[in-house]
Amino acid sequence: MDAFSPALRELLDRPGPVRAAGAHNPLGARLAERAGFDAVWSSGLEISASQGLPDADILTMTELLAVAQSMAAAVSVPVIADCDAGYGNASNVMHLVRRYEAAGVAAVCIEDKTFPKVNSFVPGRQTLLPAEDFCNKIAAAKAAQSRPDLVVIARLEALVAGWGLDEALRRGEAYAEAGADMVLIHDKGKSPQPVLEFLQRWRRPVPVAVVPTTYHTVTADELSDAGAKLVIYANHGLRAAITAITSAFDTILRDGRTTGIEDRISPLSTVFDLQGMRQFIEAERRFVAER
Ligand code: SPV
Ligand code: MG
Repeated sequence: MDAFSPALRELLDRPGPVRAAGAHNPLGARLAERAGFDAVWSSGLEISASQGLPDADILTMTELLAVAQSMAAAVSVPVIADCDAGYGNASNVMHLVRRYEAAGVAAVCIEDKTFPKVNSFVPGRQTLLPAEDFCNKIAAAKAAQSRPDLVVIARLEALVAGWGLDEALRRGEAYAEAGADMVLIHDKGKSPQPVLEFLQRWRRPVPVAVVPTTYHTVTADELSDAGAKLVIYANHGLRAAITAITSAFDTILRDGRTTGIEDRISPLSTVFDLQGMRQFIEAERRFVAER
């Protein structure tokens, strides 16, 4: 994130929803920014998938950090880092907060599952950490932070793990008490109802983030009207890319040429634009003598 971009905290103070799109590299982050998203979600699922690996704490913190850092350097909008279950215990959380802060991310999100975690949409092994232990992780994150604007997000997996709304609210309040700047209520059902009910019953001044992946019919404005502040479209760029690439590759092999896809793939000029080719050429003219 550069020095002139609106900090995430500033966005959170504005009326209406803050909308973030998931990405797994600087190109995806730039596409999110250009489309008009307010923030980029450095998605553990996307980054793992982009490496052909399951989203299950297989990649290490340093690998995920490197991606988040490269995205923060490539866009002006804030980057919100999905830090899974904090890569270990409260000491690991303190370490990650220092490293992600130094990498220029605007927020870190830590979920209350046991380490190693498994993606929330995978059945089984959705085990919650005892609430007191997770409170300690949040308190540790806040104690480790040195940049006052860093946003620490406590992600609630009670609905995902089948513990119900009362437990989600009880934990949310405990995490807010422990110092969380925001809570994220996650769910994997088709209906937005449990999340809407959480929002309705949430009494704290701490803002709430939501991830409408499976309950996709609800709009950002509806979620915002219900009390959500941050709406994260966590993996839609990746999924759109998989579909588009698969279709293009199939067509090339079927037709024996690329004519059939030319009008639905980006021209090279767009690729050059996204990778900063113009700035590169300008710099070459100034600083690299032709021989
Ligand atoms: C991610 O994008 O990695 C997330 C969101 O954590 S989800 O996959 O919906 O759990
Ligand atoms: Mg994740």
